[in-house]
Amino acid sequence: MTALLRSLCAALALLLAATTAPAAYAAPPPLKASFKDGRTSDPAVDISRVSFEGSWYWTSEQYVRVAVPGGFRTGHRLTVWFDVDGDSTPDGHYTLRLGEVKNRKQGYLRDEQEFRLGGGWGYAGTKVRCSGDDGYAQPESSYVKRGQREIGLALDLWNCLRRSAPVSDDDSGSWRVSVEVSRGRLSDHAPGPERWSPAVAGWGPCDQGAC
Ligand SMILES: [Ca+2]
Repeated sequence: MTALLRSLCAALALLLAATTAPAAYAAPPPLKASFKDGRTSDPAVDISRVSFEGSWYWTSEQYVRVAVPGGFRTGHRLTVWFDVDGDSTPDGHYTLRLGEVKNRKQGYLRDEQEFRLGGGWGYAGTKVRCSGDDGYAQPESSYVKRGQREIGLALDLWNCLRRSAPVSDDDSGSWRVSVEVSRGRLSDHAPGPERWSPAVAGWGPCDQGAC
């Protein structure tokens, strides 16, 4: 390859990189965000608030908290869809199902949790294990108490989604969520059915708040 051809290829690659970057994420997203959801659903499933947060620089862990003032109980299903590439399609979703513990002692609920790749806005997709530093949804949702009003997830999102995490110093990643809480035929969505939250960064530049 001639030097001219090489430089032309390099220029073309730069141009492609510039034109394919998602325009929606041009400004750096905040490290954390939260939003309130309207109180229009049945109290049994009503979501009042969702907050989510990227991790500090040194780890890869993202956090989602979902508040349900009526409390989590047997039969509840919590689903969180994730988007990390800025298109309108979910890249995967996390599901937590709450059931009765056989001996009912201590007031805790049995939980079954899984992460699936793909599946669109449904509940299908390919079941995968998240094998990051801390796995997923640990430790909080492993100990869901009957009536608990908030559930927090911690997961290595890029690992769960089988994607390479952004590597450069100024590329903090970007992700957003769509949350559903259901119980039987009742359900509530935040911010709405098949709607996305604002985007937040996957990583922050500071270490435990010290920049
Ligand atoms: Ca997507």
